[in-house]
Amino acid sequence: MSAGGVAINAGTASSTAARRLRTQVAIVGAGPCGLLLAELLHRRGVASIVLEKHTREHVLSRIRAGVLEQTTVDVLRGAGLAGRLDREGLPHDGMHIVWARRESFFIDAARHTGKRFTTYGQTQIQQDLFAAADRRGAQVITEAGEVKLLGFEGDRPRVEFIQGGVAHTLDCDFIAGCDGFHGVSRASLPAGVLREFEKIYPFGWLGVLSETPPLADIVYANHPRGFALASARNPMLARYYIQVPLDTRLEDWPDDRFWQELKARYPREMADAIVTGPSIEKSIAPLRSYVAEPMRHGRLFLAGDAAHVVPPTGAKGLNLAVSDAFYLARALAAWFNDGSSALIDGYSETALRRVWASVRVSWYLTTLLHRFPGASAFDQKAQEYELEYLRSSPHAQAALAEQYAGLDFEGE
Ligand code: FAS
Ligand code: PHB
Repeated sequence: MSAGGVAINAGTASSTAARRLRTQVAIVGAGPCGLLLAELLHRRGVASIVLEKHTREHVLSRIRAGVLEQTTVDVLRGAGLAGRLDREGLPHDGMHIVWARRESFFIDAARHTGKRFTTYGQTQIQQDLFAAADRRGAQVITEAGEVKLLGFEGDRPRVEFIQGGVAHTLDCDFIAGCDGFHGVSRASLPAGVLREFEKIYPFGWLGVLSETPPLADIVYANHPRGFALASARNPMLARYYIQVPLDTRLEDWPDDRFWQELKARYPREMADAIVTGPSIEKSIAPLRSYVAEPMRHGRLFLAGDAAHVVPPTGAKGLNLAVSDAFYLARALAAWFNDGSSALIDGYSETALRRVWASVRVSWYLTTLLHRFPGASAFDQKAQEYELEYLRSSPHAQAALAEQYAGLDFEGE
């Protein structure tokens, strides 16, 4: 994609002379957080340039999240980005939990909260966001290498990068670090600035995408063989996961073995309803909980996975990227349009309240639904009682539903 206004594409630089660019907000990362932030800022009259280290094709090749909170759908709708989502997304009233080969129970989020969540792939959201950027000639510079964040402790921040063999400097008023867990933004903060909180889980998720009809609902399974999850992308695209040891190798999991193991973790009638087929994507994701505080330092803001990562059990990662983009766009627009710094001064604390709520519920569901290597008999009994309590208590189910369906934004 050419950057609107400045034709910068890999290998098409017309000269080797260093280039100087200027915008209001430099956004590092063209994942869902960065691209959505650019769209939300644009709708509030704030200019940005997005710098992405990979090609668009690489970004779109990643298969990740699939469950959107009502608040996420509302943000996308409000920004005019939900046309295809409204056509193709699958709304759900709630999700099922099965355990110990017992009957499943249903957490009815719609009944408890009045909110529904929607299954719609992160890949599709990325496609929709790139299309919106194309429509308005947005400046999204891909294959931006050696990105360096500078001057953000003063009032003249800038981002240096190499693109097409040419050195560029992007002058800006603010930098939004939306470059994910392994990005450069969080790493650019001076030592001693961040307080970091982390928990690594002793297992991963082996995920499969198959062009088969999914189960009608999302079903989480706690089984003595391990956790399993059945989800969807559309009426002919199913997404499944099974808990695997950390040292699992993808080459040891041909499709037949995956389907056999997945079915073994569900009650018979549910297993028989799972339609198998060739995997069109298969990957292993590690599970961790991580939060970096604060999410702002000078004129650098962190948003999305650059600031926090959650185990996917709570389906919160993508939704947190959206809520950070929503809060940050609102805060930066107030600074540029009204000269008010109250919201940017409060961004980190506001965003972190929603982050920690999602981090906690993701940790809770991960602890509740997975089999932990080395768990004591006591740990196992406590887990089973927690499941029994959740199954039998409408209050416990309402509390989980409130978190799973997504908390309201503050100040809305
Ligand atoms: P992203 O990581 O999506 O995007 C960051 C972007 O910044 C990337 O495009 C990257 O190329 C770019 N970048 C990195 N370094 C850069 C640099 N130095 N310069 C310029 N650009 C740079 N969440 C769920 O809810 N459910 C799931 O099932 C689920 N599965 C996941 C599986 C995997 C393997 C991973 C890694 C995550 C998964 N997640 C899931 C979480 C995921 O959806 C994230 O929460 C979401 O992608 C966060 O979006 P961003 O913050 O935009 O970060
Ligand atoms: C998904 O559809 O990819 C999905 C659903 C629920 C989760 C995690 C991932 O908790």
